[in-house]
Amino acid sequence: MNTVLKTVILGAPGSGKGTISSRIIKAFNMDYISSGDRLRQHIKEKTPIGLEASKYIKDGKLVPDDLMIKFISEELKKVKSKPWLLDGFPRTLFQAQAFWKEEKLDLAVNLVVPFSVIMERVEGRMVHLQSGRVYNSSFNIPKVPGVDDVTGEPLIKREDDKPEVVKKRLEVYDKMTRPVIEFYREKGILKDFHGETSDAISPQVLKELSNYMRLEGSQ
Ligand code: G5P
Ligand code: MG
Repeated sequence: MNTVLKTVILGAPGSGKGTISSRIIKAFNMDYISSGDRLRQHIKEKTPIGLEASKYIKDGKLVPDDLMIKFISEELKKVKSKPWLLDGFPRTLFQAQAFWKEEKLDLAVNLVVPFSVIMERVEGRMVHLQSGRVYNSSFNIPKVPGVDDVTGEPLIKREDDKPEVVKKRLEVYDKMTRPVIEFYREKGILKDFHGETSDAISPQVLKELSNYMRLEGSQ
């Protein structure tokens, strides 16, 4: 029987999914797939998927469902032997319903952060494209400005972090992704985590996950 823990992390753009996910994978031996990070890697490499996805991402729109569902199920084929954490997928009710037919998830972590704190966070964000590590000019500041702490490689600004695009992404989230939260709530696997900072939220998430890890270890 396949008993690996299957988890998704949900939350608005800038709510701290990437930041908290890196703390989760540091604490537990999990595979991590961020749909946004993987798409940005494809864009950088100018693959056919990257060229198609960039048309939507640059304007803060969602990449079409059929492309995303195929993309993520291919990515998941690579990581099935360990517990995994998925960040950024599913993003629409259609994706959630299609995905549920393939994978029955154990836990959906939902980060609830006020929109007012999100806008200023995203303005200061810098990312290391290859690893997905995220930094900020006022939080998780890189040791050397503009450089990844681990590899020494340059950090970049995301193209979709311009204020007008962030606003659009928050609107899309409200309209398209909130139904995903309700979908998982009805399935009985959703856990909400409220807070204004990742430092306040991540200990709650790690505690919750450690309960699931214990359960999994006892099977
Ligand atoms: P992504 O890449 O999935 P979003 O919009 O869901 O993008 P995003 O922007 O990556 O989410 P996050 O991961 O939730 O946000 O947040 P983060 O990066 O950890 O934190 C944001 C900033 O705040 C960072 O600088 C961090 O250092 C800082 N920070 C964190 N915590 C704190 C704190 O406590 N205090 C302070 N001061 N700062 C903090 O998707 C991108 C695009 O890809 C496409 C879409 O076009 C999407 O717009 N896409 C999909 N399209 C369709 N379907 C899908 N399933 C898709 N997946 C991706
Ligand atoms: Mg992210």
